[in-house]
Amino acid sequence: MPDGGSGRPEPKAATRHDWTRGEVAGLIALPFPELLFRAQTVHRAHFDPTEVQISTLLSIKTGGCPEDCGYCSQSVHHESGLKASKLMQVEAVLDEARAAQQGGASRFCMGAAWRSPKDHDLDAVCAMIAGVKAMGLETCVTLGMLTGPQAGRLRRAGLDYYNHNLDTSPEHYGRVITTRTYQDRLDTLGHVRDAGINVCCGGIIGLGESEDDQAGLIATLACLTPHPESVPINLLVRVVGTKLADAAAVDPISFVRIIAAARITMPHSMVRLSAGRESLSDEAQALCFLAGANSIFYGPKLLTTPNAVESQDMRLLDRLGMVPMAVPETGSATQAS
Ligand code: SAM
Ligand code: DTB
Ligand code: SF4
Repeated sequence: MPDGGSGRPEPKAATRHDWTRGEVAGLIALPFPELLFRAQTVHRAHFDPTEVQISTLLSIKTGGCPEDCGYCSQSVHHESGLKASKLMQVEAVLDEARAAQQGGASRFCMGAAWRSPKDHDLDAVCAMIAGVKAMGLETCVTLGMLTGPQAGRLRRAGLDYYNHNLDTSPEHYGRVITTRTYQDRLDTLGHVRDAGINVCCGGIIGLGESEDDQAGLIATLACLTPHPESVPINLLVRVVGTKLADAAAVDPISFVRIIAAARITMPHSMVRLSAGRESLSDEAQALCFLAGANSIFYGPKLLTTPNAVESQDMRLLDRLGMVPMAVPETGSATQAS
Protein backbone atom coordinates (compact mmCIF):
# COMPACT_ATOMS: atom_id res chain seq x y z
CA MET A 1 0.00 0.00 0.00
CA PRO A 2 1.19 3.56 -0.61
CA ASP A 3 2.91 5.37 2.20
CA GLY A 4 2.02 8.94 1.20
CA GLY A 5 5.67 9.67 0.48
CA SER A 6 6.64 9.73 4.15
CA GLY A 7 8.06 6.21 4.26
CA ARG A 8 5.50 5.33 6.95
CA PRO A 9 2.22 3.55 6.22
CA GLU A 10 -0.83 5.79 6.58
CA PRO A 11 -3.19 4.70 9.38
CA LYS A 12 -6.05 2.53 8.08
CA ALA A 13 -9.49 4.01 8.61
CA ALA A 14 -11.87 1.63 10.34
CA THR A 15 -14.62 0.44 8.00
CA ARG A 16 -18.03 1.38 9.36
CA HIS A 17 -21.52 0.54 8.22
CA ASP A 18 -23.39 2.65 10.75
CA TRP A 19 -22.96 6.16 9.31
CA THR A 20 -25.77 8.50 10.26
CA ARG A 21 -27.05 11.16 7.93
CA GLY A 22 -26.00 13.79 10.49
CA GLU A 23 -22.43 12.51 10.53
CA VAL A 24 -22.25 12.53 6.73
CA ALA A 25 -23.75 16.03 6.63
CA GLY A 26 -21.06 17.06 9.15
CA LEU A 27 -18.34 15.70 6.86
CA ILE A 28 -19.76 17.44 3.78
CA ALA A 29 -19.86 20.75 5.68
CA LEU A 30 -16.24 20.59 6.96
CA PRO A 31 -13.91 23.41 5.97
CA PHE A 32 -12.72 22.41 2.48
CA PRO A 33 -9.02 21.94 3.40
CA GLU A 34 -10.01 19.75 6.35
CA LEU A 35 -12.41 17.67 4.24
CA LEU A 36 -9.85 17.12 1.48
CA PHE A 37 -7.14 16.24 4.00
CA ARG A 38 -9.40 13.60 5.54
CA ALA A 39 -10.40 12.22 2.15
CA GLN A 40 -6.76 12.09 1.01
CA THR A 41 -5.70 10.33 4.20
CA VAL A 42 -8.32 7.62 3.71
CA HIS A 43 -7.61 7.35 -0.01
CA ARG A 44 -3.87 6.92 0.46
CA ALA A 45 -4.37 4.25 3.12
CA HIS A 46 -6.17 2.03 0.60
CA PHE A 47 -5.18 3.06 -2.92
CA ASP A 48 -2.34 4.44 -4.94
CA PRO A 49 -3.54 8.06 -5.37
CA THR A 50 -1.93 8.30 -8.81
CA GLU A 51 -4.05 5.50 -10.32
CA VAL A 52 -7.42 5.84 -12.03
CA GLN A 53 -9.52 2.85 -13.07
CA ILE A 54 -10.93 3.26 -16.56
CA SER A 55 -14.31 1.87 -17.60
CA THR A 56 -15.95 2.21 -21.00
CA LEU A 57 -19.72 2.23 -21.42
CA LEU A 58 -21.83 0.86 -24.24
CA SER A 59 -25.59 1.07 -24.59
CA ILE A 60 -26.49 -2.42 -25.82
CA LYS A 61 -30.23 -1.65 -25.92
CA THR A 62 -31.25 1.96 -26.20
CA GLY A 63 -34.45 3.84 -25.40
CA GLY A 64 -38.08 2.81 -25.15
CA CYS A 65 -37.84 2.20 -21.39
CA PRO A 66 -41.19 2.06 -19.52
CA GLU A 67 -39.74 3.53 -16.29
CA ASP A 68 -40.23 7.24 -15.58
CA CYS A 69 -36.83 8.19 -14.10
CA GLY A 70 -37.05 12.00 -14.30
CA TYR A 71 -33.47 12.44 -15.52
CA CYS A 72 -33.35 9.82 -18.26
CA SER A 73 -33.23 10.31 -22.02
CA GLN A 74 -34.33 6.69 -22.52
CA SER A 75 -37.71 6.83 -20.77
CA VAL A 76 -40.85 6.61 -22.94
CA HIS A 77 -42.29 9.27 -20.61
CA HIS A 78 -39.89 11.83 -22.12
CA GLU A 79 -39.54 13.35 -25.54
CA SER A 80 -35.79 13.55 -25.74
CA GLY A 81 -35.67 12.81 -29.47
CA LEU A 82 -33.67 9.64 -28.83
CA LYS A 83 -34.11 6.86 -31.39
CA ALA A 84 -34.93 3.56 -29.68
CA SER A 85 -33.12 0.45 -30.87
CA LYS A 86 -33.20 -3.30 -30.23
CA LEU A 87 -30.65 -5.34 -28.31
CA MET A 88 -27.34 -5.29 -30.21
CA GLN A 89 -25.87 -8.40 -31.80
CA VAL A 90 -23.28 -10.18 -29.67
CA GLU A 91 -20.47 -9.81 -32.25
CA ALA A 92 -21.07 -6.06 -32.60
CA VAL A 93 -20.78 -5.67 -28.82
CA LEU A 94 -17.55 -7.68 -28.76
CA ASP A 95 -16.09 -5.44 -31.48
CA GLU A 96 -16.83 -2.40 -29.29
CA ALA A 97 -15.25 -4.11 -26.27
CA ARG A 98 -12.08 -4.85 -28.26
CA ALA A 99 -11.87 -1.19 -29.29
CA ALA A 100 -12.38 -0.09 -25.67
CA GLN A 101 -9.60 -2.39 -24.53
CA GLN A 102 -7.25 -1.04 -27.20
CA GLY A 103 -8.14 2.45 -25.98
CA GLY A 104 -6.97 1.53 -22.45
CA ALA A 105 -10.17 0.50 -20.64
CA SER A 106 -9.91 -2.22 -17.99
CA ARG A 107 -13.67 -2.64 -17.51
CA PHE A 108 -16.45 -2.79 -20.09
CA CYS A 109 -19.93 -1.80 -18.91
CA MET A 110 -22.98 -2.72 -20.96
CA GLY A 111 -26.25 -0.88 -20.26
CA ALA A 112 -29.76 -1.75 -21.38
CA ALA A 113 -32.84 0.46 -21.09
CA TRP A 114 -35.01 -2.19 -19.48
CA ARG A 115 -37.25 -2.11 -16.42
CA SER A 116 -36.02 -5.68 -15.95
CA PRO A 117 -34.64 -8.18 -18.47
CA LYS A 118 -36.73 -11.07 -19.78
CA ASP A 119 -35.16 -14.47 -19.25
CA HIS A 120 -34.68 -14.95 -23.01
CA ASP A 121 -32.88 -11.56 -23.25
CA LEU A 122 -30.28 -12.94 -20.89
CA ASP A 123 -29.13 -15.58 -23.41
CA ALA A 124 -27.54 -12.88 -25.57
CA VAL A 125 -26.37 -10.80 -22.59
CA CYS A 126 -24.64 -13.87 -21.08
CA ALA A 127 -22.88 -14.48 -24.41
CA MET A 128 -21.72 -10.84 -24.39
CA ILE A 129 -20.42 -11.16 -20.83
CA ALA A 130 -18.57 -14.41 -21.60
CA GLY A 131 -17.02 -12.89 -24.73
CA VAL A 132 -15.88 -9.70 -23.00
CA LYS A 133 -14.50 -11.64 -20.05
CA ALA A 134 -12.55 -13.92 -22.41
CA MET A 135 -10.72 -10.81 -23.71
CA GLY A 136 -9.35 -10.19 -20.21
CA LEU A 137 -11.59 -7.22 -19.47
CA GLU A 138 -13.65 -6.88 -16.30
CA THR A 139 -17.35 -7.12 -17.09
CA CYS A 140 -20.19 -4.94 -15.84
CA VAL A 141 -23.84 -4.77 -16.88
CA THR A 142 -26.80 -2.63 -15.88
CA LEU A 143 -30.11 -4.09 -16.97
CA GLY A 144 -32.64 -2.84 -14.42
CA MET A 145 -34.30 -5.01 -11.76
CA LEU A 146 -33.17 -8.65 -11.47
CA THR A 147 -34.53 -11.77 -9.81
CA GLY A 148 -32.24 -14.03 -7.79
CA PRO A 149 -32.05 -16.71 -10.52
CA GLN A 150 -31.26 -14.07 -13.18
CA ALA A 151 -28.39 -12.76 -11.05
CA GLY A 152 -27.12 -16.34 -10.74
CA ARG A 153 -27.14 -16.77 -14.53
CA LEU A 154 -25.17 -13.55 -15.01
CA ARG A 155 -22.60 -14.62 -12.44
CA ARG A 156 -22.14 -18.00 -14.10
CA ALA A 157 -21.57 -16.23 -17.43
CA GLY A 158 -18.60 -14.42 -15.84
CA LEU A 159 -20.12 -11.15 -14.66
CA ASP A 160 -17.85 -9.19 -12.32
CA TYR A 161 -20.03 -6.12 -11.52
CA TYR A 162 -23.71 -5.24 -11.66
CA ASN A 163 -24.59 -1.54 -11.70
CA HIS A 164 -27.85 -0.56 -10.06
CA ASN A 165 -28.03 2.89 -8.48
CA LEU A 166 -30.07 4.14 -5.53
CA ASP A 167 -29.90 7.53 -7.29
CA THR A 168 -30.84 9.76 -4.32
CA SER A 169 -32.09 9.70 -0.72
CA PRO A 170 -35.10 7.51 0.17
CA GLU A 171 -37.14 10.71 0.78
CA HIS A 172 -36.33 12.45 -2.51
CA TYR A 173 -36.59 9.28 -4.60
CA GLY A 174 -40.37 9.42 -5.09
CA ARG A 175 -40.08 12.92 -6.56
CA VAL A 176 -37.81 11.57 -9.30
CA ILE A 177 -39.13 8.07 -10.06
CA THR A 178 -42.61 6.66 -9.48
CA THR A 179 -42.56 3.38 -11.44
CA ARG A 180 -40.39 1.43 -9.02
CA THR A 181 -39.55 1.85 -5.37
CA TYR A 182 -36.39 2.32 -3.37
CA GLN A 183 -37.05 -1.08 -1.84
CA ASP A 184 -37.23 -2.65 -5.35
CA ARG A 185 -33.72 -1.32 -5.91
CA LEU A 186 -32.45 -2.62 -2.58
CA ASP A 187 -33.97 -6.03 -3.38
CA THR A 188 -32.10 -6.20 -6.71
CA LEU A 189 -28.88 -5.21 -4.95
CA GLY A 190 -29.49 -8.07 -2.49
CA HIS A 191 -29.90 -10.59 -5.34
CA VAL A 192 -26.70 -9.34 -6.97
CA ARG A 193 -24.78 -9.61 -3.71
CA ASP A 194 -26.19 -13.08 -2.95
CA ALA A 195 -25.12 -14.30 -6.40
CA GLY A 196 -21.50 -13.31 -5.61
CA ILE A 197 -21.36 -10.44 -8.11
CA ASN A 198 -19.59 -7.22 -7.10
CA VAL A 199 -22.01 -4.37 -6.52
CA CYS A 200 -21.70 -1.07 -8.39
CA CYS A 201 -24.13 1.34 -6.75
CA GLY A 202 -24.22 5.09 -6.45
CA GLY A 203 -26.39 8.03 -7.33
CA ILE A 204 -26.89 11.33 -9.07
CA ILE A 205 -26.26 14.83 -7.73
CA GLY A 206 -28.38 17.63 -9.19
CA LEU A 207 -31.86 16.09 -9.11
CA GLY A 208 -33.23 19.07 -7.20
CA GLU A 209 -32.37 17.34 -3.92
CA SER A 210 -31.46 19.17 -0.71
CA GLU A 211 -28.09 18.95 1.04
CA ASP A 212 -29.81 16.71 3.57
CA ASP A 213 -30.84 14.37 0.71
CA GLN A 214 -27.26 14.31 -0.54
CA ALA A 215 -26.07 13.29 2.91
CA GLY A 216 -28.92 10.75 3.01
CA LEU A 217 -27.78 9.13 -0.25
CA ILE A 218 -24.18 8.78 0.94
CA ALA A 219 -25.27 7.52 4.38
CA THR A 220 -27.56 4.91 2.76
CA LEU A 221 -24.75 3.69 0.50
CA ALA A 222 -22.28 3.68 3.40
CA CYS A 223 -24.63 1.56 5.53
CA LEU A 224 -24.86 -1.18 2.89
CA THR A 225 -22.97 -4.16 4.26
CA PRO A 226 -20.59 -4.82 2.64
CA HIS A 227 -20.14 -1.48 0.89
CA PRO A 228 -20.61 -1.48 -2.88
CA GLU A 229 -17.26 -2.28 -4.51
CA SER A 230 -17.89 0.57 -6.99
CA VAL A 231 -19.68 3.80 -6.15
CA PRO A 232 -20.53 5.91 -9.21
CA ILE A 233 -21.27 9.52 -8.36
CA ASN A 234 -23.02 11.05 -11.36
CA LEU A 235 -23.53 14.75 -11.91
CA LEU A 236 -26.90 15.14 -13.63
CA VAL A 237 -26.62 15.48 -17.40
CA ARG A 238 -29.56 17.79 -18.08
CA VAL A 239 -31.15 16.23 -21.14
CA VAL A 240 -33.62 18.36 -23.11
CA GLY A 241 -37.09 16.81 -23.06
CA THR A 242 -36.67 15.16 -19.63
CA LYS A 243 -38.45 16.36 -16.49
CA LEU A 244 -35.14 17.54 -15.07
CA ALA A 245 -33.92 19.42 -18.14
CA ASP A 246 -34.13 22.71 -16.25
CA ALA A 247 -32.82 21.52 -12.88
CA ALA A 248 -30.51 24.02 -11.15
CA ALA A 249 -26.82 23.60 -11.92
CA VAL A 250 -24.69 22.09 -9.14
CA ASP A 251 -21.81 24.10 -7.66
CA PRO A 252 -18.68 22.06 -8.58
CA ILE A 253 -17.20 22.62 -5.11
CA SER A 254 -20.34 21.09 -3.54
CA PHE A 255 -19.94 18.14 -5.90
CA VAL A 256 -16.32 17.65 -4.80
CA ARG A 257 -17.56 17.63 -1.21
CA ILE A 258 -19.92 14.72 -1.97
CA ILE A 259 -17.09 12.76 -3.61
CA ALA A 260 -14.96 13.33 -0.50
CA ALA A 261 -17.76 12.12 1.77
CA ALA A 262 -18.13 8.97 -0.35
CA ARG A 263 -14.39 8.32 -0.11
CA ILE A 264 -14.23 8.84 3.66
CA THR A 265 -17.28 6.70 4.44
CA MET A 266 -16.49 3.88 1.95
CA PRO A 267 -12.71 3.61 2.22
CA HIS A 268 -12.23 0.42 0.18
CA SER A 269 -14.63 1.23 -2.64
CA MET A 270 -13.75 2.55 -6.06
CA VAL A 271 -15.42 5.96 -6.22
CA ARG A 272 -16.29 6.76 -9.82
CA LEU A 273 -16.47 10.28 -11.16
CA SER A 274 -19.23 9.25 -13.56
CA ALA A 275 -21.68 11.16 -15.77
CA GLY A 276 -21.39 14.93 -15.98
CA ARG A 277 -17.65 15.38 -16.48
CA GLU A 278 -18.39 17.38 -19.63
CA SER A 279 -19.73 20.15 -17.42
CA LEU A 280 -16.77 20.06 -15.01
CA SER A 281 -13.55 21.96 -15.74
CA ASP A 282 -10.23 20.10 -15.70
CA GLU A 283 -9.54 21.85 -12.40
CA ALA A 284 -12.81 20.64 -10.85
CA GLN A 285 -12.07 17.09 -12.03
CA ALA A 286 -8.59 17.35 -10.49
CA LEU A 287 -10.24 18.33 -7.20
CA CYS A 288 -12.51 15.26 -7.50
CA PHE A 289 -9.40 13.06 -7.81
CA LEU A 290 -7.87 14.81 -4.78
CA ALA A 291 -11.14 14.13 -2.94
CA GLY A 292 -10.70 10.40 -3.59
CA ALA A 293 -12.36 9.67 -6.93
CA ASN A 294 -10.32 6.91 -8.58
CA SER A 295 -12.37 5.78 -11.53
CA ILE A 296 -13.86 7.38 -14.64
CA PHE A 297 -15.95 6.49 -17.66
CA TYR A 298 -13.71 6.81 -20.66
CA GLY A 299 -14.75 7.23 -24.28
CA PRO A 300 -16.66 9.84 -26.27
CA LYS A 301 -20.10 8.62 -25.21
CA LEU A 302 -21.71 7.57 -21.93
CA LEU A 303 -24.92 5.64 -22.76
CA THR A 304 -26.73 8.23 -24.86
CA THR A 305 -24.97 11.52 -24.03
CA PRO A 306 -21.47 12.78 -24.86
CA ASN A 307 -18.47 12.29 -22.59
CA ALA A 308 -15.02 13.89 -22.64
CA VAL A 309 -13.01 12.69 -25.64
CA GLU A 310 -10.23 10.20 -24.89
CA SER A 311 -7.34 12.43 -25.92
CA GLN A 312 -8.59 15.16 -23.56
CA ASP A 313 -8.78 12.67 -20.67
CA MET A 314 -5.31 11.27 -21.34
CA ARG A 315 -3.96 14.83 -21.48
CA LEU A 316 -5.60 15.61 -18.15
CA LEU A 317 -4.23 12.45 -16.48
CA ASP A 318 -0.81 13.26 -17.93
CA ARG A 319 -0.92 16.83 -16.63
CA LEU A 320 -1.80 15.46 -13.20
CA GLY A 321 0.90 12.76 -13.31
CA MET A 322 -1.80 10.10 -12.98
CA VAL A 323 -2.01 6.76 -14.79
CA PRO A 324 -4.68 4.21 -15.76
CA MET A 325 -5.02 1.31 -13.30
CA ALA A 326 -4.24 -2.19 -14.61
CA VAL A 327 -6.95 -4.90 -14.67
CA PRO A 328 -6.77 -6.88 -11.41
CA GLU A 329 -5.76 -10.53 -11.89
CA THR A 330 -9.04 -11.84 -10.53
CA GLY A 331 -11.65 -9.59 -12.08
CA SER A 332 -14.38 -10.38 -9.61
CA ALA A 333 -12.41 -10.45 -6.35
CA THR A 334 -14.46 -8.70 -3.70
CA GLN A 335 -12.62 -5.57 -2.61
CA ALA A 336 -14.98 -3.63 -0.40
CA SER A 337 -15.89 -4.54 3.15
N1 SAM B 1 -32.17 0.78 -17.01
C1 SAM B 1 -31.20 0.42 -16.07
C2 SAM B 1 -31.43 1.05 -14.71
O1 SAM B 1 -31.96 2.12 -14.63
O2 SAM B 1 -31.04 0.43 -13.73
C3 SAM B 1 -29.78 0.69 -16.51
C4 SAM B 1 -29.41 1.95 -17.25
S1 SAM B 1 -29.57 3.49 -16.37
C5 SAM B 1 -29.34 4.62 -17.67
C6 SAM B 1 -28.13 3.58 -15.33
C7 SAM B 1 -27.97 4.78 -14.44
O3 SAM B 1 -27.50 5.89 -15.19
C8 SAM B 1 -29.18 5.32 -13.74
O4 SAM B 1 -29.50 4.60 -12.59
C9 SAM B 1 -28.75 6.73 -13.36
O5 SAM B 1 -28.17 6.74 -12.08
C10 SAM B 1 -27.71 7.06 -14.43
N2 SAM B 1 -28.20 8.11 -15.33
C11 SAM B 1 -29.14 7.99 -16.28
N3 SAM B 1 -29.39 9.16 -16.90
C12 SAM B 1 -28.57 10.07 -16.31
C13 SAM B 1 -28.37 11.47 -16.50
N4 SAM B 1 -29.06 12.16 -17.39
N5 SAM B 1 -27.45 12.09 -15.73
C14 SAM B 1 -26.74 11.38 -14.81
N6 SAM B 1 -26.90 10.07 -14.59
C15 SAM B 1 -27.80 9.41 -15.32
C1 DTB C 1 -23.80 5.08 -13.78
O1 DTB C 1 -23.91 5.29 -12.55
N1 DTB C 1 -23.61 6.01 -14.69
C2 DTB C 1 -23.58 5.44 -16.02
C3 DTB C 1 -23.61 3.92 -15.72
N2 DTB C 1 -23.83 3.88 -14.32
C4 DTB C 1 -24.45 3.00 -16.47
C5 DTB C 1 -24.66 5.94 -16.90
C6 DTB C 1 -24.62 7.42 -17.10
C7 DTB C 1 -25.67 7.78 -18.08
C8 DTB C 1 -25.65 9.23 -18.41
C9 DTB C 1 -26.71 9.62 -19.35
C10 DTB C 1 -26.68 8.97 -20.69
O2 DTB C 1 -25.60 8.95 -21.36
O3 DTB C 1 -27.72 8.49 -21.14
FE1 SF4 D 1 -35.13 3.17 -17.85
FE2 SF4 D 1 -32.82 3.01 -16.56
FE3 SF4 D 1 -33.52 5.26 -17.86
FE4 SF4 D 1 -34.80 4.61 -15.63
S1 SF4 D 1 -32.60 5.11 -15.82
S2 SF4 D 1 -35.76 5.29 -17.55
S3 SF4 D 1 -34.82 2.38 -15.78
S4 SF4 D 1 -33.10 3.28 -18.77
